[in-house]
Amino acid sequence: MTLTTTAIGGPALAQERRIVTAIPGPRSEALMARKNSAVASAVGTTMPVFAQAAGGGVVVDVDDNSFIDLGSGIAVTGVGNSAPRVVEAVQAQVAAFTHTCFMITPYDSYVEVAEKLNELTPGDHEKRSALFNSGAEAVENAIKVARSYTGKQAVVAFDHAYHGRTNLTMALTAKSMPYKSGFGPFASEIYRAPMSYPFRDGLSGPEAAKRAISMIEKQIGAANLAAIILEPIQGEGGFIVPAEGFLPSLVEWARANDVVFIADEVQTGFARTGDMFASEHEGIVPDIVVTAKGIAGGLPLSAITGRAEILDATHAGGLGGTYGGNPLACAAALAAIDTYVEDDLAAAARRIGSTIVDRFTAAQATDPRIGDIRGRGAMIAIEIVDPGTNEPDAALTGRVAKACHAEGVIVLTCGTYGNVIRFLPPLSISAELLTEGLDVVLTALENA
Ligand code: PLZ
Repeated sequence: MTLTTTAIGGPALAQERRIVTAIPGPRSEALMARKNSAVASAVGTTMPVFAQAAGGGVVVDVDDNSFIDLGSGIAVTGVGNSAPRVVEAVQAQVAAFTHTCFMITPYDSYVEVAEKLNELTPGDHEKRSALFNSGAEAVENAIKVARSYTGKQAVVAFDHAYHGRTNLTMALTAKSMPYKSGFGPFASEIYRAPMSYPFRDGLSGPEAAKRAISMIEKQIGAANLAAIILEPIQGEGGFIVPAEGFLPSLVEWARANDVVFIADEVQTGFARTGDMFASEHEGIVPDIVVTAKGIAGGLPLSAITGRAEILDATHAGGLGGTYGGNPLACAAALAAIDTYVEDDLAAAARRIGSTIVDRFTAAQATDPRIGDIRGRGAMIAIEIVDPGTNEPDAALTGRVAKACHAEGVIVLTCGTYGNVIRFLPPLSISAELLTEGLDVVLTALENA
């Protein structure tokens, strides 16, 4: 492994793309053979290589190939991998104590994470937070709290939504394959409303909101509806940015009808979209914000943060879990959150976003297969289509992603139709590395 010093953070890894073996190399191939005989085959991997180190904007594999990271482990390592402040905080905590269970013997870092979330999430009302382990677990708890507070049961989620893989969150998630197929029966009282998808529906935000609200009023009725849950920019569903006005109209309707508005900011949170939270862009104030992923620099932690009267409405002992707000994850979160704020990583996300958008906008002028370029900050995607018909081209999308992987760039795909290439680089990536990564993607697209 090539070690150099770098100011970017993370292990002192050379910030370079470097391919020294076939991809996958022999060590990765041997590990993949072991994986195939030891790990359930349903647990897939995007990359054919195994990691040994990561930091700044690279992931180094076990054969010493160095990949430009345009995925951040699905929007998790916003502060970079093994970011120095996170490493230091976790090392101190692991030596002090690893677990007491917050429900048995509480500790201050959990409280401090809650205080930070209450301060940083949109709105200056009185707030409370509760901590969990995964995004899906936090979503489940947001729904529990909303039902408990309103005394109502129905929940509305949207087309293209992704909220997790547990039973309740599978019901909320839209896409059948691979997330739901064969795993039913699903939780009841979950309803799906039409999303705003400007590239495909051509509706303005208020028009799309009117369509959704009409469906909700006619098919469910506000009197039965506990909550609306929505990703302010949809992640797995295809980085769909709703038309301006869609979110504010829904929030206004929810507030007028005693319906809890839950923003699932698991993928969009923590500076990713160029604001600390994506809800800020149109100034919406959700009743509950769900966070995870970027919150703790790679350690498993999630949270719900919301109006005090809503979160305090649940009976004593009604929320919890053995590991929720584990001390290592809380120490990591405090370091990560400080880094987002002090290093102004939201500004870094905006810079990354304009670089990506500029490159693909230029390419789109001569390449009509790039149907749409969308997203905000360091959460940008291109939708690949058949020119002329705009039909999704998932096969081409898959070929481009595979070619990038072989050339030393980690890119992820997403979308209901599997035809979206998404960019989620660590906010610690250097401008040079980002440019080189995009060069590889554009060349792969040209040649595909
Ligand atoms: N809500 C908006 O993006 C997780 C899932 C990848 P967990 N997204 C990546 C996969 O194939 O499993 C996600 C999300 C939004 C909730 C979740 C769920 O978060 O931490 O994976 O449970």
